[in-house]
Amino acid sequence: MSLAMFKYPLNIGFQYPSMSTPFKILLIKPHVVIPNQSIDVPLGILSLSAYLKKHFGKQVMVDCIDLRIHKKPVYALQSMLNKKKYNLVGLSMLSFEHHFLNKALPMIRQHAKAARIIIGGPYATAQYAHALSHPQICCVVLGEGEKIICHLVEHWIQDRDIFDIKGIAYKQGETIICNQREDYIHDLDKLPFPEYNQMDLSPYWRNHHQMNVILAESRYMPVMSSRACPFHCIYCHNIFGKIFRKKSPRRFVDELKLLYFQHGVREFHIIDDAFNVDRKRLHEILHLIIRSGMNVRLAFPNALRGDGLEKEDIDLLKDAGAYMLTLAVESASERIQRLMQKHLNIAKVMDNIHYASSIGLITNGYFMLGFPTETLDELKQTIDLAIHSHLDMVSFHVVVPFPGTPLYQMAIKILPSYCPDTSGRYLGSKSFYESVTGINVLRYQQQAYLRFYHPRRLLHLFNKVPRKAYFLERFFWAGLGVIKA
Ligand code: B12
Ligand code: SF4
Repeated sequence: MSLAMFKYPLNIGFQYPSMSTPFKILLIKPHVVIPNQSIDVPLGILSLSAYLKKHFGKQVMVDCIDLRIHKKPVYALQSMLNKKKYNLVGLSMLSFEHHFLNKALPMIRQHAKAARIIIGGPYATAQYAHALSHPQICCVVLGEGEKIICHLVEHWIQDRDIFDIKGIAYKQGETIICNQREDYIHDLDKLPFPEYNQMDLSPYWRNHHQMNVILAESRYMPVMSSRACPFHCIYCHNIFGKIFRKKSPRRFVDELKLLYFQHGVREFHIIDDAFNVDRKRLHEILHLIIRSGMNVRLAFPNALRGDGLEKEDIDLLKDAGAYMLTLAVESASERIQRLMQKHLNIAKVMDNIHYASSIGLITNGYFMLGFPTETLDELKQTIDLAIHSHLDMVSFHVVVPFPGTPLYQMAIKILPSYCPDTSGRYLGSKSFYESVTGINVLRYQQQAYLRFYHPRRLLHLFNKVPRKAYFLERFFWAGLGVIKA
């Protein structure tokens, strides 16, 4: 069948810009209502914007809007759409944000009649068929977006069909077509710096909820030095593939310097998936930071691999400005470690936690409760491990098998009617585990928090934390959430 037969809705019915006017693109980070939601600078859309401008120069005009920082998000989006006649509107979505589409898409269509609407990000990648059930969507972009959005724009500027573009999914009548994935960008030094100038950064610094929970400095920024992770945890999404790709240490530290000297950023949250997987590179980065003339604080809210650290690494992290280490332990049970394919050396992690804590670093542990087949004993073992550890802080997450992950496949085999809770709530959400076992894992989660944060530990933590007023405020709201759950 000829591709030309499939023209609508991918390539007709829209106005094309003439070569003399730029192709106008609006990238949106959506807003959904979630109590105590963390709001950090949206690196995804800022990376796309920088890449588009590097690739097309004046041929494109790119605006970014983060609706989470607007008091009246609907109004903010409407006025943005009314200001310019966008040719392309791109939404960046996590799975828990998908509810946003129901109300936003009709509105975007109404106010940007000539625009194509596309979606990218983890939701689009994991649930492209679900995303395509919205008739306003032209196509969905899977995984790393920079090359793909450029191909789309190029095709549209040249008035060509997009069917053969790798890394997209689209609908032909009732049939969903998902093209082969695009190759990843291998040399990350070729990526331009994310377009930090695109946005006013001050609302993020005034906002009181960010991924790291505590802060040493108010002017902080999430940064990424690498993409992809070589591990295979079954609950993880595959946005950036499995081959670890990295910026050179110098390129990464240059990015930090730009943020430090031009934007006044004083704290970096390194959110790589596998920052310490290459120890030689880790050392190079930390030495460069130490020699850079910057006086920065470092934290790792996306966690470090706890058994991949040696004591000298922890010392060097501290020398470079780290004040808090987050380590993802997840489960105390060897069997569950195998099941989730994390294969963590738990004794080594606990030893590192002890050491980091003893040299004054704040240690934070992530744990997961309620894997398929997990017994109550295994669940309690995890809680006890956290409670008897030298950790200063913890998060106990109830397992949510998300579509697009091997864990989800496992979950629907056990419970074919399973439908994930995408409310985005960390506490009190509907649990897969309870549906299967009848065990109220949320109660165990709640009790685990109450047992962990006993007065002596809290006092010890309070003595360690910087910016104590900020800590008290965050802790108050988090504590209230636990009690009310
Ligand atoms: C920072 C972060 C957060 C922050 C902020 C998220 C945000 N700003 O959107 C916070 C703390 C809020 C968060 C929360 C959660 N997160 Co989170 N988080 C991340 C993390 C570590 C970094 C995100 C980031 O900035 N990446 C860097 C940029 C460059 O990548 P990107 O945004 O994905 O964008 C690229 C592509 O996706 C694509 N793209 C993105 N948008 C668009 C738009 C268009 C138009 C196009 C064409 C392409 C495109 O192109 C971009 C450039 O290549 C990722 C892990 C990761 N490696 O990305 C997890 C990740 C996004 N989180 C994840 C999860 C599971 C969660 C939680 C559900 C966890 C939980 N405990 O419940 C919660 C959500 C609930 C809640 N209440 O908030 C999953 C995604 C699951 C999903 N299907 O949505 C990820 C992928 C982790 C993982 N490995 O599984 N998270
Ligand atoms: S270590 Fe983190 S990023 Fe890597 S596979 Fe496991 S969950 Fe995913």
